[in-house]
Amino acid sequence: MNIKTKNTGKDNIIKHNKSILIFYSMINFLIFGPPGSGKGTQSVMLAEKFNLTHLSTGDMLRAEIAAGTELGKKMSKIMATGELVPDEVVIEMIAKKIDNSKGSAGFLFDGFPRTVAQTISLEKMLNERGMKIDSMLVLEVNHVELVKRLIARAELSGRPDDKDPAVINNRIDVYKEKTEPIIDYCGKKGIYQPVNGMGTIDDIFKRLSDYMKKLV
Ligand code: B4P
Repeated sequence: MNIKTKNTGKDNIIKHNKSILIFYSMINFLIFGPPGSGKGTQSVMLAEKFNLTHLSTGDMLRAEIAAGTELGKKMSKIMATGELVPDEVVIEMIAKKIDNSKGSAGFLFDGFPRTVAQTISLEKMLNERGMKIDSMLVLEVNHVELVKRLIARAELSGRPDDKDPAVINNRIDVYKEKTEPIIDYCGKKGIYQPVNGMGTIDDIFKRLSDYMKKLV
């Protein structure tokens, strides 16, 4: 959708209004939680169940790294330390994806936003398209379990940021310092929904699905 075409002719106005109408009927969720809380695991299953477009900034960044792009090379160094990549990098990635995603019931943002600045940018992007963040589902998992899950994943994925306990602890610290303040920000808007993230993958999927069913 190109919002700038609005005033350039009747056909474009109709096209623009149709796009806005499509976006208006969409419902948008954030899956939120510390590293290892199950965001990625649950998002894949939930996107399929509720016909949502799954947007994971972690997956997008790893795709850049796998493709050997200049951006990927720069970002891999940051990600290997457990720090966040610059806000503008992920905001640009998400903006491109939003307008290219058609035919779903809404968006499921996984691992994005991770700072209050990213949250404000996301709200702006959605507002410009007649949408909003409808719910923020926050997976709650204790520290011991988070480290256990990420160390276990390192065996299979070979992800450098999962291998080293010091990097895992830094990721959890970065989450507390830079990402957790979003809970307060969204809490004031009445869209914060904590969800118990302990237990089996199926149990947690049911808990999340039950909340989402009320909105979809
Ligand atoms: P992400 O890819 O988002 O990685 P993550 O926080 O580790 O979560 P993920 O979704 O992969 O793991 P999950 O909890 O599902 O980010 C990686 C890095 O990219 C960041 O550190 C940062 O550098 C960068 N980045 C990404 N987005 C960014 C942004 N917006 N801004 C700036 N930087 C950004 O699962 C973990 C493991 O637990 C899996 O092996 C899974 O199988 C297992 N598991 C899940 N649920 C379980 C359960 N119930 N029981 C047992 N195991 C379970």
